[in-house]
Amino acid sequence: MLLAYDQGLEHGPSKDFNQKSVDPNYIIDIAEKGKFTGIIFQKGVAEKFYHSKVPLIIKVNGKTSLPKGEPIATQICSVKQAKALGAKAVGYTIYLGSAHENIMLQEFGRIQEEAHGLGLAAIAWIYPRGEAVPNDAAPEVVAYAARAGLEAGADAVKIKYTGDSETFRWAVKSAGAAKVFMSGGPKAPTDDAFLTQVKGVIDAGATGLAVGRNVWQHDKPLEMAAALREIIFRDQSVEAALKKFPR
Ligand code: FBP
Repeated sequence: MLLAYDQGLEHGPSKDFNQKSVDPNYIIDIAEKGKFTGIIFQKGVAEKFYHSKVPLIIKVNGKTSLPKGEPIATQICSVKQAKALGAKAVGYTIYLGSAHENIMLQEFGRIQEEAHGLGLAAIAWIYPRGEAVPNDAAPEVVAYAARAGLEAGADAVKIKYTGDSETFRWAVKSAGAAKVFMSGGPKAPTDDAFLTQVKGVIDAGATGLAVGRNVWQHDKPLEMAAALREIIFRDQSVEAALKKFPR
């Protein structure tokens, strides 16, 4: 149950943050009180704010949303620096299908070897994207993403939900020994809708999720965290998880 907070770089503060969530301390507080098992930062936020027992994952590549065209994100933090900051794992986004995927696959390959050499896990955010990818949530595309992560050496892959448990099960199977995390996505219209996705992912055999906006954009982030714990760690139903929200 990982709390993602690299959207300041990826999307910009005006798109995703409000007066509270713009402050990394607010997110660290949610991670601690919400019993998250990991928190994901870029190195700048980690250097200046991380002071926590929640295990740290450093995204070692990233990009802004300003450039147009085929997506590419290259390395902006060394694996050595991630380790020095206390990271237990590094994260790297590969835009599979982009005209630049070769650069990212090559860079991830090197980073994965360095990470393993230093005793860190390597997590690949695998987001099929670009002109060659008309539908990034199509089951065969998501399964391809999962498999590409395994083949590239990822210990875990972070992929988009296909929309149903049956097709996601194939993606999980395709990932083999790589653990599968669902990527949260923009805030869902209702708690029920989001928790139903999470339940579908867990039922399909995935390990968990790496979520940002659906937690820290929520007006009750700790209740959402409690609901997620019900499904991820206690295998409870969506109905049971929804009881974590006071009426
Ligand atoms: P969310 O749960 O907020 O979607 O966060 C997951 C994440 O992978 C972040 O780590 C990353 O910043 C963001 O989504 C990227 O979103 P996208 O590339 O889809 O705009």
